[in-house]
Amino acid sequence: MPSYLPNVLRPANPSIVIECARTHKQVLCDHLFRESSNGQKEYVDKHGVHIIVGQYMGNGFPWNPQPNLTKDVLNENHYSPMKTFGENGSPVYVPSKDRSKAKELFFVNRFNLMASDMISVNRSLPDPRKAACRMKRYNLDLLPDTSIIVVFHNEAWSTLLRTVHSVLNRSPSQLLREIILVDDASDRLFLAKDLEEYVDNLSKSSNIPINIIRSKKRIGLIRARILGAEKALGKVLTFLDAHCETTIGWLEPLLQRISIDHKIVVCPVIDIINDQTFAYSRSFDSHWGAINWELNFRWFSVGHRELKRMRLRNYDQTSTYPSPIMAGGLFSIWKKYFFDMGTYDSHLEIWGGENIEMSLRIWQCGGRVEIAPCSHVAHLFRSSSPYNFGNKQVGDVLYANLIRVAEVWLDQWKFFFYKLNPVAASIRKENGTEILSNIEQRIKLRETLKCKTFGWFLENVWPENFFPFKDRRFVQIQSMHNHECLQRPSNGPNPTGKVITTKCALDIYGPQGFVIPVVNKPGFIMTDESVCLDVNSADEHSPVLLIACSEFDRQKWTIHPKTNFIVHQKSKLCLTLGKRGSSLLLIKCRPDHNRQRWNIRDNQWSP
Ligand code: LR7
Ligand code: MN
Repeated sequence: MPSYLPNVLRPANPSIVIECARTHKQVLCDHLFRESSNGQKEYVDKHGVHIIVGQYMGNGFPWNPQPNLTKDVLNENHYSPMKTFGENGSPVYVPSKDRSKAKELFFVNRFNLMASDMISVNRSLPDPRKAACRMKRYNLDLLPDTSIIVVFHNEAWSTLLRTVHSVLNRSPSQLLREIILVDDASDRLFLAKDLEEYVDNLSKSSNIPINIIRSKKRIGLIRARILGAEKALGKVLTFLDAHCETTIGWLEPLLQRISIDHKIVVCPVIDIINDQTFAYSRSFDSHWGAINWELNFRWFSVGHRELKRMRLRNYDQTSTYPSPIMAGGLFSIWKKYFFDMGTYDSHLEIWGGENIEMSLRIWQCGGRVEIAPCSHVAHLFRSSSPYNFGNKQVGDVLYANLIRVAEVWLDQWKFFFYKLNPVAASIRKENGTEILSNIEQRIKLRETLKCKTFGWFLENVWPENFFPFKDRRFVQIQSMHNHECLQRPSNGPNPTGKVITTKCALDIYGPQGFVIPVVNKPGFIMTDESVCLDVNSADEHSPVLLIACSEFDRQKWTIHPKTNFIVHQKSKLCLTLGKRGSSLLLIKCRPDHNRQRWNIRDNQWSP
């Protein structure tokens, strides 16, 4: 089987190929994939660390109902570090006698609280930086100082304080103006007086001001961050989630970049803390953030354009690179710029979507979102959300937020969003008035800041996108043999593999939607989640699959309107509907072969 991967795309570990670039908040490896009982996707990374990726859709595990946690259990603080446990980012395994207790405690924060409590708040982590990053020297006198802002709601003691200690331990103190902890109405007892006393002492011993701001009412992470920003004294604001661990040298690259360009949001590379063992693992290089058709955040490999740019810079591995969308939780921004740009949409509730809102706003209104590859901060990834969302499900809150984002920033693509997401459309229909209250302010802001369109964003910031556009067709591909339509496999964030054909949906239906560029980059047949029609080999009878879009020639096709053939450009073979089942193959083109004839049906997504 020929391999199409150029060396530049080959990661150090050959078992991890670029197809691994299919990601949701984490890098996924197709061959390591398996579906777990909860419908989430999991993979085992090269360290053997299990990473679950998926969306928080629903608060609980229906097959394993959340135990009724008593107030006593919720209010216990069992932090008692064991010497060497978790040091250097190593995994911690709970002794078998404690497993059932650990299982119960897992539900308190949706991570292995018992393991976390056995690890020192001062634990060490490996230095994940490339040699070029380690060698880089910064003149601290020329860097602005920063306020570190950490918002939290009922965070565990050990994870919250490990965040704080890691900042104190691994940041040059002259750059730390202060640490601000914004308590979003937590009700855990240990987060009241105990935390205050602890933090006061820590502040004295470290000589860094550490302040707690309390919100009496639950305001959600977005308004909590605004609250923290308003109180901040540093020139730069640096936000972190409440369960992060910074690594050595994390802060300097962020502040260095921001000292040169004020109109910028700079993010660290986000490494992984495992939710079961608290093992640290480094995440993959050269990935940036973007979105799928449902406006869910995704990680994708940066693509050829950026790799070319990196080549032009002689592969300077220390320079920052753009990211269409940021993950949201970890970033630095000039304080004045944060306020000039309208902070956040303060009507976004609790959790979700603010990272997309902010990224589009920054890009469309003249700024940049970047990732600093020399800055690494580890974040504890969870597979479900621990929070109480009032009487709502997390999905409802998230969709309401995304609706606001779409209405302000997506222009005509908001119709695409609603078409592709009937749930969002119906939430919009039912609660639109409430959800969109005060939206005028944000639309006005967009005008005041003279922001560009979402089309501009797609064209200029993220041309690798797989959204429909003026120079692209948005189609269903119907077999003229069985009259069914191509449909991508429903693997959630990883819809790679065999393409199936099923009954054609009458209206636009995401899994049957394909985008075919006609002017720029013609030949690719792509769909949501950045996957493209592809073949593993150019030999006859080789199966046609959906694989991460790679921009390689092997993913190019020619559609012949007269013959209705879809011809694979490299092999000159025809896309053919298989005899058994409905899998797709490459077969020599034959006139009047009905299994090779395809009807390309254009879909109308804008009114
Ligand atoms: O009501 C709340 N009030 C809060 O203060 C709910 C949450 N929070 C706090 C919470 O304690 C935490 O410190 O807000 C922070 C973020 O909440 P998480 O940790 O539950 O969010 P997450 O890590 O699952 O989700 C990511 O997306 C969020 C969307 O709103 C935020 O942008 C998070 O900051 C963001 N996290 C990251 O970007 C870390 C890397 C993840 C990736 C990729
Ligand atoms: Mn988080």
